[in-house]
Amino acid sequence: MQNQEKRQNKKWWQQAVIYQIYPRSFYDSNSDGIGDLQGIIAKLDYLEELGIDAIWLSPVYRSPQDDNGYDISDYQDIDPIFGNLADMDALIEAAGKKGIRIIMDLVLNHTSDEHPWFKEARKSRENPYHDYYVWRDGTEGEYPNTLTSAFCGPAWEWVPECGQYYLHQFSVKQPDLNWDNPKLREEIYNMINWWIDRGVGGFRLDVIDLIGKEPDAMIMAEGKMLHPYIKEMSERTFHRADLVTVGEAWSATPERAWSYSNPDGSELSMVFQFEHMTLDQEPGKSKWDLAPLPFLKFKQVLSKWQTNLYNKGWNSLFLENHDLPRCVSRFGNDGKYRQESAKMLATLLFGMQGTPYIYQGQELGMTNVMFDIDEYRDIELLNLYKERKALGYSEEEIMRSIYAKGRDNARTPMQWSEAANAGFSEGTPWIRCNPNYTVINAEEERINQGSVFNYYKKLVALRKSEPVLIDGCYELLCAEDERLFAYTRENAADKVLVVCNFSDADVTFPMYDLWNDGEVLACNYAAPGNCGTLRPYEAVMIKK
Ligand code: TEU
Ligand code: CA
Repeated sequence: MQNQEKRQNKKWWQQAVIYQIYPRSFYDSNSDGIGDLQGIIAKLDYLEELGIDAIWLSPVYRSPQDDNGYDISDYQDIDPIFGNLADMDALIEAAGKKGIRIIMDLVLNHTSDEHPWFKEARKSRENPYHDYYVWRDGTEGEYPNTLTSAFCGPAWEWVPECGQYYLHQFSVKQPDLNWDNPKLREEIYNMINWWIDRGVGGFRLDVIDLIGKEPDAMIMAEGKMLHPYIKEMSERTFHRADLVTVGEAWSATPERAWSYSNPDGSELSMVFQFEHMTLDQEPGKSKWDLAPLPFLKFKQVLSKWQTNLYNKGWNSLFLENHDLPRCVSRFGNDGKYRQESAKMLATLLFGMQGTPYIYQGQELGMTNVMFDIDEYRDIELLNLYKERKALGYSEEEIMRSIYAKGRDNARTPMQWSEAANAGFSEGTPWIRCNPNYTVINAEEERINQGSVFNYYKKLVALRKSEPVLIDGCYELLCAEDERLFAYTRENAADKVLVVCNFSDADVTFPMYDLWNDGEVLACNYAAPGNCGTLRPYEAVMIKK
């Protein structure tokens, strides 16, 4: 089958690069210190230059902002801090004119406690909205079971008017929805179809693996009704248009992903799995309990997902998002080799099979921050600080965890220029900028040919020009090498080598002489080095 024909059999999102925007930190158009929809419209030229095909928008719906919008009080209105529905329509239209689709972030596991449904539900057990949520009888002070919240503390909250507890797997202001209630599901499907009719290009589904919860069995992820509900939702909504749908599934395994991303389209396009994001922590503990990255396991996990989903599902490819630390700080070297390692990580990601995601600022090589505790804003991090202080952890140990894994690492304002507040706002930003914006910013990187930004631009273009990056079969090389991550992608027409040095030392790549006559598609140094020795954090992509 010809390449062109093969490409035609692919879905648009299998050849796309998707860019995630965290709106409150992207660009502030009205100087209130918070990014907004008009700000995104103002920056569409930048995104068009990068070459991306779709924007995943973190939630902009009406919300009390307890969890920065992942606590929704009206799914069909825009929170005034971001603008209004007319701005949303304007963004969909303006992006569409540039061939960029808008993907909405659907938070369907829970709402805000200020949603009208919950305001009604908590009034009484007899209220028609009561069973939109998950309630358990009990007496105050005796929790139904030992389920805990991801944001610390018990997952149950007492409501005297009902003499019951409600379940909240996240903040107390994020009551879990009861998907076993068909009326609730009907309301959700009507809302999704309302957004499809508004012209969105797809959906990211927040913690979708939790909607089949079985609280009495203490099962939150992968409950027995999960896939039936996803199939029903897909049939009733997503099937209506040529959409991309990506589910956030912390519990996903490749075998489960065969169902989530079944090529028959019965569920979703793909999932965000996080197995590669839970390795640099003490086994069986939380992300805050730091441990060095087990590099061989990192290679083995990413390779497992590549091989197990090949022709049986579809991978998402990411190293950052709004919940994760900056990848150059976590997996690279954000000091002496910041540019080289940021580009190396990009090469690793863009050579793989799946849909690559770029999180805002990742294309600049933005880094983690080290703030005073009162400069942080994230509920998860602040609750962790309180909980561990109460448990007697030292300030130094708690802050080390926050510096490494706090979600605000990814939520400092996008760095547009060396101007005040990184050119993000002429007001006071809702969270402090990373002080390194004077050096790391889009304005400087767009004109510097050797910048991380211009390297990402090249990689995005390669995803369009090299079919083997879309459909090539993956094979890991040098599996036991502690510093090199090397693999090939091969289809009937081409074979590509990707080799990345994850260390600050020169490393020999023994198989290089098989490749040194190939076409260099990408190299993160000014010119490829001599045969077989990769310089610190050097990455090369070669085709033959
Ligand atoms: O995240 C789900 C989630 O489990 C992560 O937030 C996890 O708790 C941790 O932060 C990862 O290190 C989704 C959204 O992406 C997140 O922003 C929301 O806070 C959360 O769901 C609740 O909606
Ligand atoms: Ca604003």
